[in-house]
Amino acid sequence: MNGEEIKRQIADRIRKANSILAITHARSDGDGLGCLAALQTLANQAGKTVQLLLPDSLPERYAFLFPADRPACGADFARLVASSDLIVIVDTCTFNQLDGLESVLRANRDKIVVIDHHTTTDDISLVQWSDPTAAAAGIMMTELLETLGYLSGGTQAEHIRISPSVLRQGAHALAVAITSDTGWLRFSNTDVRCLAVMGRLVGLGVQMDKLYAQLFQCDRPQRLKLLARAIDSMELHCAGRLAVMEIRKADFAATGARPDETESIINEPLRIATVDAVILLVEQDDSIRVSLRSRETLDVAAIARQFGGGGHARAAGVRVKDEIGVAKGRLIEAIEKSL
Ligand SMILES: [Mn+2]
Repeated sequence: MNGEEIKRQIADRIRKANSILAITHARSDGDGLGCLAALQTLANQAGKTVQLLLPDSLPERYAFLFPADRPACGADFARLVASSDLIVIVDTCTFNQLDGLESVLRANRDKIVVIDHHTTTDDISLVQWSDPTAAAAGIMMTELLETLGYLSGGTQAEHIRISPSVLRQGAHALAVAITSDTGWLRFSNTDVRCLAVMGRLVGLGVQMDKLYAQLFQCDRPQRLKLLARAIDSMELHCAGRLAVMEIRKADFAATGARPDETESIINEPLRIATVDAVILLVEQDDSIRVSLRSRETLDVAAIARQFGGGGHARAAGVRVKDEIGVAKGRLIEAIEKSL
């Protein structure tokens, strides 16, 4: 079956369902969460009950997507499944990203449909729409909701009327999904299909300035102070190709920033033309959390594995028990050998 046929099959299953349970992967991101929010908002207006579930917890920065009710987290999974006609899994197709849910999912295989754009796929259901050419699951979700008529104000045949404000809210959530996975339409996956979908969402009322502010201009001053200290700590090695930053417990104490506010600080040194790899060391009570990034050449997952960690070629991480200065020296040495 081709993608178009599977998409129609999923649309059909959604049409026939009265109660839907939508799930995205653990350590959820803007793509998965934006898809869940859009599906819930729009299918609700079409008269369906849509419950949402995350394997772990909701990142605070995406709480704005769920102004009424936050998704359930982990607990109560079996009960939610029992009360749903259909389970929609979004932005993953592997059991190991659905922490703790595998056995219940296996027992309810016939109820499941999957919408995903990753290359690794487990056999979760008979109805799996996987399209690695889609830049974001949000693109597939937009196309699915269009097939259902939910993004055109509803379908006459089903007597569905979706109000303009709900349409705008759904489109906004889908735009969060797509701009998250494309790095605000900057990454190489930003293709014609992606921009065409974004164009249609803007046509439905998405305001790019509001979206940008919500995603990237909602920091607390404490985080900016922490960023300043991290940048101040930056050292350059390997003829400017490697940037190393550290954040110590004293930096959190001095700025009042929270541990979760280190997110994306690691990307800042990539503003420098020569920098190809970045190490960020964050001191914690009993260990050092190390994050690694690279622009195009260095496989940082391989570096992380040398220290017992893992990740992707461009983004990886590891926890080490060394004192921060020792950890830094060992990592710089490992990267020097590879660069
Ligand atoms: Mn995604």
